[in-house]
Amino acid sequence: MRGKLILVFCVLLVSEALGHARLTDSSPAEGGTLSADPATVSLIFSEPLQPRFSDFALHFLGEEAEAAGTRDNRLPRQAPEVDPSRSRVEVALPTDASPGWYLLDWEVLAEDGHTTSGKLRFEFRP
Ligand SMILES: [Cu+2]
Repeated sequence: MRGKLILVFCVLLVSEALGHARLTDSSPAEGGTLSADPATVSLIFSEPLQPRFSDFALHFLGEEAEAAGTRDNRLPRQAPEVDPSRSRVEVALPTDASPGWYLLDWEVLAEDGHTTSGKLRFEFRP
């Protein structure tokens, strides 16, 4: 009985994990440095997204790497580029972006209707 319950629980976990859009890779990685100019952040998700219902908010933290993303330090919204597979997203920094720490606050809707979210901190040193 107990074995059966554990099996059911595992199957549920696996089916949940398959449907959600998890961040599988990013460039730069968490805590990494972006040096290219023009600068673009790439995010790769495990599942295709619904771009119209996904949000990517970029915050400028200056030299405070651990600062929170707030309404005050949020940069003007720019439409991200989503590739045809809809699992790779490119978010460009503004052309006049200042050097310092940035926080990319993302929330995406996968095709299965589930929302996932996360934050990516990185340095911009052109
Ligand atoms: Cu899901």
